[in-house]
Amino acid sequence: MKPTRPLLASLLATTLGLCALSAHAADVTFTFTNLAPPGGVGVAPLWLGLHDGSFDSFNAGSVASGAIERAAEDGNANVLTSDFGAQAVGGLQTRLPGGPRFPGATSSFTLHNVDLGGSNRYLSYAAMVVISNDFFIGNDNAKQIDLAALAGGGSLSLALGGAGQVWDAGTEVNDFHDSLANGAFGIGGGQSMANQGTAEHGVIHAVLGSPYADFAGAELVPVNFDWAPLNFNANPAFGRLDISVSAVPEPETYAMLLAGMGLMGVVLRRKAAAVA
Ligand SMILES: [Ca+2]
Ligand SMILES: [Ca+2]
Ligand SMILES: [Ca+2]
Repeated sequence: MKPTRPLLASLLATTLGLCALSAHAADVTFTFTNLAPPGGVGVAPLWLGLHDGSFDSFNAGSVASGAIERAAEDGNANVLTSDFGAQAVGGLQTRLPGGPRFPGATSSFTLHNVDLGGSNRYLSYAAMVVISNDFFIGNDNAKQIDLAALAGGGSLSLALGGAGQVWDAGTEVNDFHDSLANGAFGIGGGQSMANQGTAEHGVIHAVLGSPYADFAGAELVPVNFDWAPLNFNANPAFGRLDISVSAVPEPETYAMLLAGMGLMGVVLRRKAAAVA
């Protein structure tokens, strides 16, 4: 029987269609860029988790978990990482490499075999903001950032740390004597070891207004210190997270692709024989 062009087109379409349907593993590259002006805030290595919507790292108005306390006070996401590992079944997580990112700096990492169509569709992030005692950025709503639409590939940019979007963990009193990263800003004193400072016994709340107006230890700040770059509530968002997704065909997809190509080869050979 002589195959027709529509049959060949149909085979090709079926092969490509099967590839598209089964392409639910992806490589996801995260790139954080600190957009603050010179002299603006730094951001600790960003923690990122991809989960099914069940992992909620914090609630505004509630006492912070030990994981958020350590992340917000010391820039240390170790407890957050272990909590996520224990609670987020099928979840994937990473911390962007390197140290704190100051204005103009970037950091990037790729997670492989991510199922954005299923168990990894929701993104959670968290990182300490410095200079501070316990300021951090993160999403309260575990399902706020849904990446399912990127499962087949694509990209998305998120603005992080806009006005009113930095949290005070409510765990450490705001005091330059025990704050982190003072040296990077030319401010004296500061934390010399982890978990140093006075317990606040408060709840997680948004940092509003001039962020450093209520800090104790003002005597450690140089005279005529320029607060404008650090006033993140008066500046545009200080962070951008670029998410780039490329779908990876799975082994069975390759098998189907090869089977489809083999079938097309048979058809083409029969067609050639029929023409001869
Ligand atoms: Ca929450
Ligand atoms: Ca505080
Ligand atoms: Ca401290």
